Amino acid sequence: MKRNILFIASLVFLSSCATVSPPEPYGPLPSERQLAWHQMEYYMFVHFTVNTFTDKEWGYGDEKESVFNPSALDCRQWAKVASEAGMKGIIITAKHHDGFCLWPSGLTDHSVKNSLWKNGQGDVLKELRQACDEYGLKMGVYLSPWDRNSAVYGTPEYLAYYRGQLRELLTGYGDIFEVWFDGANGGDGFYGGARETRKIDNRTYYDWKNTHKIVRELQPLALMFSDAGPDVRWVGNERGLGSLTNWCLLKKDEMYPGGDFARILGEGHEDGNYWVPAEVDVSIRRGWFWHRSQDSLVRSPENLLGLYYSSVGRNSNLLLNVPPDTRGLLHENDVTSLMEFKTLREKEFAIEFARGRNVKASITRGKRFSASNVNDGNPETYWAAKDDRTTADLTIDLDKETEVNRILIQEYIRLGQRVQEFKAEALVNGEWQQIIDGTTIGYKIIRKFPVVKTSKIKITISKSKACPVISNIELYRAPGD
Ligand code: FUL
Repeated sequence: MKRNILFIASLVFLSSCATVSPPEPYGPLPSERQLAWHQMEYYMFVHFTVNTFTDKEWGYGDEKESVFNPSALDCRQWAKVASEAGMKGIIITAKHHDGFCLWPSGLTDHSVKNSLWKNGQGDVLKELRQACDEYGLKMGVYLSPWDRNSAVYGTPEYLAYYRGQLRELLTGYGDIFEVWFDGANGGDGFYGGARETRKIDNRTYYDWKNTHKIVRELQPLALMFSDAGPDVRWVGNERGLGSLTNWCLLKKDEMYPGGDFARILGEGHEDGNYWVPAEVDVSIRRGWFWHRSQDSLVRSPENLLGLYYSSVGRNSNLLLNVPPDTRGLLHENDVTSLMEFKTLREKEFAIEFARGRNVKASITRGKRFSASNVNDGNPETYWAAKDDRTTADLTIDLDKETEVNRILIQEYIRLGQRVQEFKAEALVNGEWQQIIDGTTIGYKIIRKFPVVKTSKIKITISKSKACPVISNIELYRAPGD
């Protein structure tokens, strides 16, 4: 008898374990380095080179090295500002299209070593590394494939030069979190004095596969950015606009840098076969480089907050460019705007109303995946529906009538991006009133809606590739309507 009871008890135990197994991952998944990247959300782009001193956006490649002469360069100021602004890293133009290197490359004379700055003894990358370490920031590098200075640009020889420079950057400056390969390719330039137009075939010339191998070999944790990834994709515009429908998935084998893919880059591919999330790169000024004439045209804090919603709020990371001036410092106007934007952001998300409130799900997978995981403040716990269910709703009981106008939702992306269609409603005077609807969620979305006074918020997932898996829901009352 006793044995039977034990047998039955263990059967019950085993079957309850079986019902609470986590959902199988669905579709392409983020790598560990991509997961770490998603969590960075907001970091600084620094465009700085000879252009800063010549008032240009694209240097021709014939600029004298002596032109580069910042009077008070201080990477610690950049890092301090970035860190105080809430940014998690800095990506610098180690080399832009003009070919001038901010580090003393052993492969060219066209670098800081022949400038007047610090009598040719300086190294901007080294100073930035130290500053990033001091302020706990990650560091990334932009190495322009197009080089308007190099005499061998356009020939196979250039590849060895380009890869040699990449090796210098990836071996001499500590951990690099992102390598930025932009998509501007070929055209007119100095080219060692030839002063001509050189065109390359951007599908084949750079042999990207083998260049990517160098990055993987030397810095396995670094992400590679370009129009088509392989790790992070361009969002398809430089206006700061992430797409409302935004799959982290991409058929990257069908793409190449510099191609005409704007819409696809924004939305990704719903049926994509690789995880390649979008990064929104945008400048705080009209240009990427500093121009005195733009000192009065710095984006306002309100404008930056708008960018935050259209990037981080749309399942993308925000790479905000803040260009140093001829002193080698971030300009006061830019710094003021960044700090006020930080304050606005803090006010926007000052009080959260969902945490710890009662949540009910229309379907539960089991205790381990209960609805209360979406508002426990732990990004590693999540609610999941049963395997065969692709629609479900979650209702958060706010306990009392509460004004809200922002909602933040996150999928547990370790198990893939799943949700295809959802809406949120508020209970107002006993009736459900729709506040937002949408398509994808992914790592994170933050959406605005007009203030509602409500006691309950219901999120309905009406279409999903597989059972929905939600890790976080937050509700806010931001200032204003
Ligand atoms: C582009 C470049 O042509 C621009 O100058 C800028 O660096 C932008 C971020 O990438 O490809």
